[in-house]
Amino acid sequence: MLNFLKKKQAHLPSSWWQRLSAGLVDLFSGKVELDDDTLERLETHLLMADVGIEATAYILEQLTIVAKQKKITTPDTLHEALKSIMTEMLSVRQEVLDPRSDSPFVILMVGINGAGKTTTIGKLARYFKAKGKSVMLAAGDTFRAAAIEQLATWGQRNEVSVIAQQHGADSASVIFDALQSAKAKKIDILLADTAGRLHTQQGLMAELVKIKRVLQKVDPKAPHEVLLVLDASIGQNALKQAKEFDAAIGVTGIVMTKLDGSAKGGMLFSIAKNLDIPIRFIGIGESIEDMQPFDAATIVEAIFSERES
Ligand SMILES: Nc1nc2c(ncn2[C@@H]2O[C@H](COP(=O)(O)OP(=O)(O)O)[C@@H](O)[C@H]2O)c(=O)[nH]1
Ligand SMILES: [Mg+2]
Repeated sequence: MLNFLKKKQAHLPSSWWQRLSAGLVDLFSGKVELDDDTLERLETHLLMADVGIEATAYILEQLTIVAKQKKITTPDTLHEALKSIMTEMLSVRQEVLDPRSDSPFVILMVGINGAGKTTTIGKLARYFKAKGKSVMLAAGDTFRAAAIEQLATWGQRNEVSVIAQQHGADSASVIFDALQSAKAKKIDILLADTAGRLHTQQGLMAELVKIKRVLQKVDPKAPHEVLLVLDASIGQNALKQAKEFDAAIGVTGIVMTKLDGSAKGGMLFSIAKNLDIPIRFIGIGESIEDMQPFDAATIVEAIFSERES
């Protein structure tokens, strides 16, 4: 059922869901009531998995409400209550990215260096091709010479065209050219890479605004999706990044990468609780197939699977 996470679990014994689930198993063993000690231990486990202060407080509060309704009388009901609270929290941010409105549908990838933007483009190209869409890539990261090559490799692997200019070229102009080309070729989806930047680098943030403005000369609705790629292992910093990127250019979706190796996957709950932005995909490895559309139930099942197996 949870093959994609279980497969990874085997290689990474300290992964966040395994630790969290081990903690939760311990929590439930032999317990039939929700006392302060249980709540406190639950709080510790959630905080350690980087669920964050607000999301953790919310989970404990909801659990206490359920307990007051006397619905928690066995370890199983405690477990079910927690599971449904956590699933519900994530579910509100589950919204499939369905690019069928405009063509070309432009997806602009943004985020800091090393978050997984370029890799995610490779995975997305495969994902959309499998859905029968035609895909084109734009090498908008002109800052690093290797970035253009890296994108070209993903293009070859997926057998899709890559529009690129030389290293150092204007990113907005590369993406603008790509959109015109995609339009002429009636491509369904244009995936535009950008250079990594910190939300504190105002000049580089302004460059994103420029990219957006230039794209809108071709299509006033472009980019149709601004995907912020967040590395789960950076923990609570991800929240700040998301808020700043959103303020600067308007983020319409989040991709949370590196959930395979991170001890901080609880960030998903933190993001879901604190931001009003859908989580579109999760990255669970470095290969082309290591990406899944975000599914709340699957994630929560994975966290609790230890107990059930
Ligand atoms: N384990 C793991 N590694 C990832 C994932 N996504 C990307 N990476 C790796 O993270 C590194 C940086 O990725 P890259 O796409 O170049 O990041 P970018 O700078 O944002 O474009 C590369 O080594 C990728 O293979 C993921 O979901 N899991
Ligand atoms: Mg890159």
